[in-house]
Amino acid sequence: MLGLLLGTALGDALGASFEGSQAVPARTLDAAERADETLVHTDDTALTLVLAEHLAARDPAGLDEDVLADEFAAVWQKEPWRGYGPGAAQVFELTGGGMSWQQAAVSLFGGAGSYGNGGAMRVAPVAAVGNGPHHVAELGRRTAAITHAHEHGQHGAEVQALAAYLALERESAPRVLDIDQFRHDLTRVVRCRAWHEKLDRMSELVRTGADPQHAAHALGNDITALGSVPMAVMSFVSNPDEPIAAIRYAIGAGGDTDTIAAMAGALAGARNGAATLPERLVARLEVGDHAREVARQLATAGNTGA
Ligand code: F2R
Ligand code: MG
Ligand code: MG
Ligand code: MG
Repeated sequence: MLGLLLGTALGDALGASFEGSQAVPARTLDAAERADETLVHTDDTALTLVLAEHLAARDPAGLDEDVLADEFAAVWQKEPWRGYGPGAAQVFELTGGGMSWQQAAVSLFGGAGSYGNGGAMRVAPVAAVGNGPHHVAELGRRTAAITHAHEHGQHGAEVQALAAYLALERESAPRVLDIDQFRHDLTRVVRCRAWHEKLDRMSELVRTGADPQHAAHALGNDITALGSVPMAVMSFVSNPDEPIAAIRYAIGAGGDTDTIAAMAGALAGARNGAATLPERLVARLEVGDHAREVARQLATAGNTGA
């Protein structure tokens, strides 16, 4: 679990300064890694840690959406400058003013609800407490629904939650990731044609060894769930055993770099563990001690190993 949390934070904080940019050359990333500055995280990590703490404070797999909605709103209120999506910020503002999260989420975008990637970017900790793929997907969907009423915002969280679960589950399995099996396990649970098509395309791109720009062109690398979660999974399955390579792949094409790298980092960190993350980069994380404390709380609660 510590690997999942620190992988999230590292991807987010390394990717943050490139969010919204065009392709990021390897030498630019090398320089960012060599620097000494503190690695400052954004909304992706802030909300992931809120969710992890929420789960740690309850019985395994206990989830209280009303409480979680207030906890999300509280962390946004404390540090609104951490680059939140406008829709999410509006939900937090409305719930802070007394509106239910159900009403607030459905009020966004003319009543369509958000299909942004904010539900997916924060969802990975549910992988540690769900008992089985369907349960993990359900927990993922419920945590996303607090801010993302649109089906694609929720499917994104289902896919990322499940991918994290499969990555964690495979920690003690044979060290070769079977990409077709991984895609099959994701599509078996998430029943939506648009997502199946994207994940099928992803498998094909992995087979051909596509570079980040080619992959992003085919899969998307924007702030929507459908336009970013497949690219994050692609970054992971193309580099399953080396978290920093998965993170670099995710950032390489530009776009929503903090979020795609946070999700890829969560998956690769979950599979490989915290010890496989570059020590020097982890030491620069602003949120390192807090992430370690939350991982400890989850382990103490009996939900997961460290
Ligand atoms: N907000 C950002 N980045 C912007 C710049 C940040 C900059 N670095 C700074 O510090 O100022 N990043 C964060 O937002 C993304 C997660 O967004 P979330 O939580 O899903 O928010 P939202 O607003 O609900 O959705 C994102 C956008 O998607 C479009 N959209 C969603 N649903 C829509 C719909 N039904 N119709 C039309 N458009 C829809 C909108 O443009 C939303 O604003 C992450 O990248 C996180 O890092
Ligand atoms: Mg962010
Ligand atoms: Mg309330
Ligand atoms: Mg982002």
